[in-house]
Amino acid sequence: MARGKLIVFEGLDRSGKSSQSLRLVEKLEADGHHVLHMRFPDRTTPIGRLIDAYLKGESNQDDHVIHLLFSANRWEASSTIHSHLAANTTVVLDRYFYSGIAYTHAKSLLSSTSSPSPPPSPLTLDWCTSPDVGLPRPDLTLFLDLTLEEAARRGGYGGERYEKREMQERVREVFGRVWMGEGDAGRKAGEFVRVDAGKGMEEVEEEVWMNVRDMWESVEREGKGVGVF
Ligand code: Z5A
Ligand code: MG
Repeated sequence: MARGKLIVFEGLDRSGKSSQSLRLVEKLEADGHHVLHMRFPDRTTPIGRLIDAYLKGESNQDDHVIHLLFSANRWEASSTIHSHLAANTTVVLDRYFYSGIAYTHAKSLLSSTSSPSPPPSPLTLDWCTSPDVGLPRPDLTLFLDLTLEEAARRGGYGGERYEKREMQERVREVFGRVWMGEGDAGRKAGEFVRVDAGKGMEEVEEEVWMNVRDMWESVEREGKGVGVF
């Protein structure tokens, strides 16, 4: 029996993940598919509310603790994702574990340049990856790549904790390393496609759609099952 596909949108702030993931959902539905759209962090669960307060600067958390909370927020949804895929519903995610890995590891790069002594437990790429190992693995991850200049033109930086240029710079660098295959995250990444998110909305949508179609055909042709990360 056919199964749903797991499609993930990743990228920096303002790269268009929310816009493009919703456009894809509409397109797939218009094509007759059942689709579930989810976003991470899911700020509506008890764990999500802790994350929301942290991102808004209303509370503080140890870097390891907040990393594990982001991961737990995905594990909360893991069985829902699996059951939808098994029931032939495609799941489209607005951010997933690559954000978890990239943002936490980027933070450690920033703190190691600003403080003379190393942090007590360096948040290495592999440490950041391990809590998410075992989650449903995306059939396709679309990394919406945007220069920092273009992101800044789209406006709105400064509202939340990570919305600062130096942080976004590091995050982009870490995404690039994972995309090039570095660490456990890079080795397990599967189909990780870079999309130039600096183009117009419709052009990006078209590129997304072509990649989704290719992935779809290959999953069906090869009868691939749902993988785990
Ligand atoms: N985080 C983490 O640390 N660890 C984790 O495990 C996870 C996340 C999952 C909250 O993310 C923060 O959590 C985030 C990472 C961290 N921190 N930061 N920074 P979020 O998903 O809740 O919020 P968001 O993703 O930061 O940003 P966003 O503003 O929602 O961006 P977006 O969804 O990528 O973009 P958008 O809303 O679709 O578009 C932004 C604007 O650009 C909007 O005005 C659009 O109309 C415009 N836009 C979009 N595409 C285009 C094109 N192609 N041309 C022109 N204008 C465009
Ligand atoms: Mg968004």
